[in-house]
Amino acid sequence: MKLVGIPAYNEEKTIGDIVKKSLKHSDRVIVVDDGSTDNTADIAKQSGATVISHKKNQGYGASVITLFDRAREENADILTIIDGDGQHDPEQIPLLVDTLQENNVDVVIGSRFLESNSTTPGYRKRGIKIITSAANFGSDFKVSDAQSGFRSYSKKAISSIHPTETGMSVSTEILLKISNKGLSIAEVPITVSYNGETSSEHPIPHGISVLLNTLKFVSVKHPLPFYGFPGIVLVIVGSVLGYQFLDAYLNKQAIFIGSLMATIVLFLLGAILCVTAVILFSMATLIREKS
Ligand SMILES: Nc1nc2c(ncn2[C@@H]2O[C@H](COP(=O)(O)OP(=O)(O)O)[C@@H](O)[C@H]2O)c(=O)[nH]1
Ligand SMILES: [Mg+2]
Repeated sequence: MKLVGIPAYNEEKTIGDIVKKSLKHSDRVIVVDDGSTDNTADIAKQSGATVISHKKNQGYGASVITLFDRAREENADILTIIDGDGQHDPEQIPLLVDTLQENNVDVVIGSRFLESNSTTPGYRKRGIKIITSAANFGSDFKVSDAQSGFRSYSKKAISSIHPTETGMSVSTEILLKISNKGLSIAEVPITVSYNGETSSEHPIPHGISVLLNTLKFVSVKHPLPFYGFPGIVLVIVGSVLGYQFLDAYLNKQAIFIGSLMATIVLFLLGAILCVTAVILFSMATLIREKS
C-alpha cells in the first residue's frame, strides 16, 4: 500500500488541492493537522484524506513522527511525505516513488538543488547549504538538500526510523538515522515554488536552531573532533599560560592574577571537554555494539 503523508499547520488555502492531486498517486492520503486554527482539517477530509489532528500545535517534526507511527500501524509499503503549503508539486510524487521501487533504495529525497535553474532565494540556499554540510559530516553519504521535506520511505525505512525531534531539525535527524541504520538513499531533482506564503517561520532563527540541533546529533556521533580536539587545545593554551605565570613568579617574584585565573579556567574547561569526548565516545561504542 502506498501512503502519502502531509504535515499541515493552517494550510486551508492549499491543502484541498494537494490532497486531491496526491490521491492520484497513492492508495491513501493522511493529513496531520498540527493544531490548525483554520479549516485545514475539514477541507482535507472533504478532499478525501484521512485526518489525524493534534490537539495543540506541536511542530513539523511532531507531524512527521505521527506519520511514521501511522505508516507502521497501516503496514504501508511506501510512505511519501510532502508539504501541505503548495511548495511541492504532488504530480512529482511518482518521480520519488518510481526511483524508490526501480532502484530498490530505502529513501528517496526530492532535492531543489539538482536542477541548475533552481529558484530558491539566495540567503535560504546558503543557509540550507550550511545545514546540509553539517548533516553530511555526520553521515556516510552526501546529499545536496538535507532540509527537503519531500521524501519517500520504503517499508524497511518506515520500520527502522523512529524520529524524535518535534521541530524542523527532524529532517537532519532522519538523515543521520538513515546513515546509522545503513539504509540506502538516492536524490531526485524536484521543483519548489516560492510564490505566496511558503514558510511560517523566520529563516534566520529557524536556520540557527536547525543547525544547532544538527550539530547536536553530529557531535554525539563524532565526539573526538567536536569535544576532544577543542579540549586538548584549551589544555595546551592553559599550560602555556600556567608556565608563564610560574616563570614570572619564580624568576621575578611577580604574581599575575589574570594569568593564574585564565590558566585555571582554560584547564578546567579543556579537561571537561576531554572527559565529555571520552564519555560520548565510549557510549557511542557501547550503543553500536548493542544494536
Ligand atoms: N512551520 C511549521 N510547519 C508545520 C508545523 N506543523 C506542520 N507544519 C507543516 O510543515 C510544512 C513545512 O512548513 P514550512 O513552514 O512551509 O517550512 P519551510 O517551507 O521549510 O520553511 C508545511 O506543510 C506546514 O504546514 C508547525 O508547527 N510549524
Ligand atoms: Mg513551506
